[in-house]
This record gives sequence, structure tokens and C-alpha cells, in this order.
Amino acid sequence: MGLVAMILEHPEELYPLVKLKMAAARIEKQIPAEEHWAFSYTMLRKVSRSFALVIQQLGPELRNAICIFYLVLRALDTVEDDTSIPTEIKVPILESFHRHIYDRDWHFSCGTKDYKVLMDKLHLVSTAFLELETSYQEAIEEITKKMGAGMAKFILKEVETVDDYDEYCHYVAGLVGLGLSKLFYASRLEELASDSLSNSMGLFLQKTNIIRDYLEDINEIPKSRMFWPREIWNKYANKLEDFKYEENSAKAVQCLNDLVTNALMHAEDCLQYMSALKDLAIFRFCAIPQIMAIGTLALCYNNVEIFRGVVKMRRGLVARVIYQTKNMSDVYGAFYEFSSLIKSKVDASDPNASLTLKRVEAIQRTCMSSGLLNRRGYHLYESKLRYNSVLIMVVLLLLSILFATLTIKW
Ligand code: D61
Ligand code: MG
Repeated sequence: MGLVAMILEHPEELYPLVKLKMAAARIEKQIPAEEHWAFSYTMLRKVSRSFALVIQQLGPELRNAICIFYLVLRALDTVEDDTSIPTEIKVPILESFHRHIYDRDWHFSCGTKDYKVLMDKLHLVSTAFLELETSYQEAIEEITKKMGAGMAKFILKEVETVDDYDEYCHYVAGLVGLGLSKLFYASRLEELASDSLSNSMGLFLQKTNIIRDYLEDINEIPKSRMFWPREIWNKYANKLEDFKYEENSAKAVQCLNDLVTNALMHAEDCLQYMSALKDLAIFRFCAIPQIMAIGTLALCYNNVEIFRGVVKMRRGLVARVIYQTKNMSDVYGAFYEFSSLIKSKVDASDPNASLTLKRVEAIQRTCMSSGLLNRRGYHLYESKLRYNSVLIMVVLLLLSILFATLTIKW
């Protein structure tokens, strides 16, 4: 969809998009001088589209610790995700990775593109890591050790049951939540949140990713690694690949709805976790990815496109979420609206319809009983072209001025 059509379609997204562009440019200039910190922040932006911006809006002390926490775990995940590494090489590296981050001479080349650069220059990340306060180093090492051990366990084991699914998501994302809660506490900006709420923050994000990335993951070369639990998909197909084929789309969508309904179980824990946060920057760092997740689940629910191509929230809507998320009433507003959207798509013939309705209504009740509900008016889909004449005229005017300024040779 062209930029102009997008603006006419959603003029309310133009300003947030411009602000997002300007923020990215401003952050570009904020790169620290020292080589190891310059490398770390440059890599952060390259290997994490979604987290770079929210990490860089944090205060200086936490920003450095969380930037390194991210890069250390992304490096560990690069070893896990590289399906060309033989198991007998991969497993020991995953289990001892927590020791390697202290050793600037340790090197293991793997991954592709920016992930390979991260691995080849990991010693710069270790230099930065060793400059962090001990309390931060200890939290990062503890989580890296547990995540590496968990990843190693599932290299040798498939995700069969829903319990396996929750256990795997705990190792690769729930532990990130526990680690972040420890870093927030070590910074004395927040009380220490409970492990179960911190874990739910991670499971909600990871399960959304696993659901959304079905096609990307199943087409992974040389070998695909799938995390959809057999206990769920085996109710709808004999092989997980079957969902790729047109003739199985009805069953595929039923399985998709089953997994979305399972992920919605974590939403209320996430709302409780976020409502306890006191620091605005930490709040936004935690809330923005969560709103993206409930928005993505609403987009995925009952959507056969998941099995055809990549399904993502529009950049304009992402920009609005980033700029309009300031407090819990914004979060309740977004969770309420996206749950209502799922509710509006529930088809009574879907085998999980009543459970899905029960889960979304529970989320809506929590949002309403907060007394802070403030509707946001987020529109996921391309709404019929709204002729907001005045606004369109203004936009056209602005564009022509922009065009004029760009084309006139001074
Ligand atoms: C509050 C704020 C952010 C939170 C949170 C609570 C709780 C958990 C998380 C972020 C982690 C959410 C992970 C969801 C995305 N999934 C992945 O990145 C998978 O890799 C997991 C292993 C490495 C985790 C790296 C990570 C991610 C986000 C962080 C962080 C570390 C540290 C600090 C802040 C945020 C996925 O990777 C996809 C890919 O390779 O691109 C996979 O391999 O399954
Ligand atoms: Mg991984």
C-alpha cells in the first residue's frame, strides 16, 4: 500500500510516523564514543527492530544493562537458531555460554548477516558487559545460564505437550521477564515483581511470535524448527505441514484459533504486572511490546493469511501505539479494543468459540473494572477509504510543499 494511500486511509497515523522517523534519526546521533558501546548500540538496532527503540528510551543506567542483556541473549539464540550447527557442538556451547560472556578471547562463528557480525565481534559486547555494575552482571549471567540449559534440553526434545510448550517459552522468553524484573529492582526504580507475573510477560510475547511466524519457521532452511505443540495441532492435522495447503485451511484456522485462545490466558497477568510499575520509561518499555502482541493476536485470530504469508501490524499503527502509550488507561484501552476485535471475529462453529469468548470477556472485564478504560480507536484493518476532506486537503498541501521544497534546486 503506497504512502499516500496509507495516509489517506489513516491520516491519524501520519504524525506518529513522522515522529517515529525523527526519533530514530535522533537516536542514531546518540551513539556513544567508546568502540564497544558504539558497536553494542549499533548492533542492537540491527538485530532487534522491535526492542531497540523502547530500550533506548530508558534511563542511561538501565539502558546500558538492558542493551547488553539483549545482545548476550540474542547471541545465545543465534547459536540455538542456527540449524547447520551439529548437536554435539551446539549443546555444550549453549550450556556454557554464561561463562563465555566473561571471556573476551572466546569466539564461535555462526548465524547469518547481522547475527554473524554480532557473534564475530562478541568480545566487544563482553567488554561492555564487564563494565556493568556487579548486580547487573550477576542477573544477566544467571538468566543466560538457565536459558542456555533450557535451550539445550529442547535441542534434543520436541515440543509435544502444552506443558512442553509453556516450558520452552519459559526458557526463551519467560526467563527474560524474570531477568528484567531483577534488573529493574537492582536499579532501585521498581519493586521486585513476582516470577509468575514476569514469566507471563515473556510467554505472551513469545507465543504471539510462534503463532505469527508459522510459515517463516516451517519454511526455514536447511531444517525447520517448529514450536507449535503436537498436543494441539494433532487435533486438526496428521502433519504440521498440512496447514500450508489450501484444502486444509478450515482445520488450519481452527488450530490457529486454538493457539490464540491459549496465548490469551497470559493477558491478565501481563495487565497486573504493568499496573504495578512506577517508572514511566520502564512502563513504556514493558507496555509497548505487550500492546503490539495483543494487536498481533487480534490480527492472527481467524486469519488464514497466517498460512499464506507474513502477517504484521501496519507501521502507522505501530507508530501510534509507541506514541500513545503513556499510562495504564492507554494499555486497558488497547487490550479492550483488540479483545473486542477478536470477539467480533469469533465464529460459533469454531470448536474453541466458547473458550475464546470466555477469555476475551475476562480481559474486557479486567479493563472495565480498572475504571481507567480510555478507548484508543485503533483500527487493525484497512477501513473503507474515509473521505475526511479537510484533512486530505491539508495532507495534499503538505505533500505538495514537501515535494516543492525537495525538487526546487536552490
Ligand atoms: C518486559 C519487556 C520486554 C520483555 C519482557 C518483559 C519479557 C520477555 C521478553 C521481553 C522477551 C520476549 C521475546 C519475544 C521475542 N522472541 C525472541 O526473541 C525469540 O528468541 C528468544 C531468545 C532470546 C531472547 C532475546 C531477548 C528478546 C527481548 C529482550 C531481551 C532478550 C532482553 C531485554 C529486553 C528484551 C525468537 O527469536 C526470534 C529471532 O531470532 O529474531 C526465537 O528464536 O524463538
Ligand atoms: Mg531461538
